[in-house]
Amino acid sequence: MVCQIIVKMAKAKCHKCAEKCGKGKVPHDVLLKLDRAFKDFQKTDSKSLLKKYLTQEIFDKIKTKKTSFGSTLLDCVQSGFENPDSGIGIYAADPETYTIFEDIFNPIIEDYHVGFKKFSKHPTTDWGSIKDVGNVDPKGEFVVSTRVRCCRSLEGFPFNPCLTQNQYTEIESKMTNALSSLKGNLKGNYYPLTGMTKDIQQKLIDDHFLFKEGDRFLQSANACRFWPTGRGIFHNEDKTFLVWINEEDHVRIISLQKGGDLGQVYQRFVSAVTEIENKVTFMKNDRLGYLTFCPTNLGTTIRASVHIKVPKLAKDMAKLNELAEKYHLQVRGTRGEHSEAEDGIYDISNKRRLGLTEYEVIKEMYDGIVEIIKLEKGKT
Ligand code: ADP
Ligand code: ILO
Repeated sequence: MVCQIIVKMAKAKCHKCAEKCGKGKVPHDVLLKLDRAFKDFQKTDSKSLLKKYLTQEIFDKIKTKKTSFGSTLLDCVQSGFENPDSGIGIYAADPETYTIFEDIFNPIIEDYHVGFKKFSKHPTTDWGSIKDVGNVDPKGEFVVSTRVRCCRSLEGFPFNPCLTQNQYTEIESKMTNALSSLKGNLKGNYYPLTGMTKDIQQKLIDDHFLFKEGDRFLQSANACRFWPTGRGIFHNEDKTFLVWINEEDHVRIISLQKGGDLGQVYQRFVSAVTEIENKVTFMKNDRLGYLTFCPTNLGTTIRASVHIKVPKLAKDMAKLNELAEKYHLQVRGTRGEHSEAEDGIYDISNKRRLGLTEYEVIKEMYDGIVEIIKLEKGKT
């Protein structure tokens, strides 16, 4: 809601109100901070997409813009500025930032999601022929486990940096309410972070079921406020179906199991997402598909990964990364992004999620992993 009285009388006088109404200017101190931080950032040798695309010209064009939530360019880029080792360096402080700051988001989106242009449109949901998805490693020689996840944002709520403490608990209760009616192999319980012992929390993290705490990229993006309020995990008894609440995104829906049976994991995933979408409405955009906090997760928002041992290929990491890129895959460490491999286990997943259907994402990952296994087998 735009507060017209305050906008009229206080545009310059009261930054706070003007900010909320989205009509005022970017406060002078924010502009100063942006200018200073941008100058420092330009001096770094950051390899992030933010560094690649935030030219002086684009910066000057967008630095004075603001969304109706009051988000400024600084809210989107401060994580990338503070962490020059970021791969991307930008978050959508609220859903409007994708359009208000399109001059910086679009080239980053196009680069990450390989050719998704300013005028491209994300296709409609297509889960495809689920029964045709197979096992990437039928003999169980290389793949330790397989996981498929997607991200969702609840309609009517902004993203992390703009959420109030009450909104965090509102999202949590809307989701736990919806999840409590799931049946069969999706039936489970919700475990809030508030009140969870540190031992249990750490065990869930170590076993790859729960999100980590204290991610510095998210912290600099103002995405961890009021922690652990509203945060938690829902899972079924076998922990093959999990839902994260209010970490990086409002919701992450996950299907996970030991071995390489991508078909089974995908089947469970599709039925879970379908059931949940019958109960809650998620934010979707005509052009960008499902809207998420990080531009890497737009579109289908799907990351399908294997934990895999490929010791021969991993002797030359540069080559493995090159190979992965060829098949539109991404290599991560055992504990996810920004982590190292433990016991020779790598996390390899599809990289792009926008501009192709759900089925195409899964197929891209399947074909790539099968190829990587073939190359590992053939290596002496
Ligand atoms: P995401 O963005 O997919 O949630 P992260 O890279 O932060 O990604 O990973 C989250 C957690 O999921 C980590 O603990 C990671 O080890 C785990 N994980 C990812 N893929 C697999 C997999 N195939 N098998 C087991 N755990 C996995
Ligand atoms: N901001 C971090 C992470 C980017 C993509 N990963 C996630 C979890 N959204 C970076 O730029 O490296």
